[in-house]
Amino acid sequence: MSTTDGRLAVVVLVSGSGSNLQALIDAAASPASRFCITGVISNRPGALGLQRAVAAGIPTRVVDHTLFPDRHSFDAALAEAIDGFSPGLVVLAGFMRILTSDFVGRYAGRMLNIHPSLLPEFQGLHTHRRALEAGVREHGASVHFVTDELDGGPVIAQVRVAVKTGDDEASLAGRVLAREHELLPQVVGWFASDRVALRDGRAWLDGKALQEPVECCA
Ligand code: NHR
Ligand code: GAR
Repeated sequence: MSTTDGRLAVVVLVSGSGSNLQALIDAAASPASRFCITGVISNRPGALGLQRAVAAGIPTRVVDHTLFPDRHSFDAALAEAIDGFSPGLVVLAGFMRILTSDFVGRYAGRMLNIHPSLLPEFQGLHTHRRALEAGVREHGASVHFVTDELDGGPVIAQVRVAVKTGDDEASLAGRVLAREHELLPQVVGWFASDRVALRDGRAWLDGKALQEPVECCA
């Protein structure tokens, strides 16, 4: 749960580039940080995120989903790897596998996901493409508690990004991603400082149930 110096132990799950993981690594390096990343786990052996962890001296594990016959056996192995790092918080940072109900229940109230849309809009995959197709003027990213409902758990905070004329998927994704790097460390820091919690199916910040997501970051 906590490391010897009293910081919250965080395990980060990645599938790809791991730039959000990097933002957490950088934030955790600050002397003022209330959290510490004790392990990084990927379902993809080649994920660049694993190299970022190694470069930062963080232990890594690979739980390759292609080696398991079904989601339950994969999730059981994933849980074993996570619990080996004794975290107080699990963060999905570009993690691409849908998790079973048993798995989600095990980490209820202590698992966060960063999703690249202004939830509840554009749940699921290919959010930037779908936002452009829908012609929205504003897009963004959300950090939410992970529940059984895919991308449907209570949202804690969001960043908003204006869609520009001429934006394509890559340009929009890039501007959203840059803001994700502010959003995710902010919310993980709140969690580590006991400022945010999941209670009665809602997200709470500083003792108040959120009526709407907090807009990040001042
Ligand atoms: N699991 C649960 N139970 N609840 C959530 O809210 C979850 C989750 C697992 C992952 C991240 C989510 C996102 O932010 C996330 C939230 C993967 C898929 C998906 O369809 C959908 C949503 C998210 C992540 N995955 C495919 C699958 O079959 C595989 C896609 C691929 O490998 O590229 O698991 O968007
Ligand atoms: C991020 O934009 C994250 O929000 C998104 O993937 C990217 C990962 O980038 N997550 C999902 O789409 C989850 N399905 P990163 O690996 O560089 O942090």
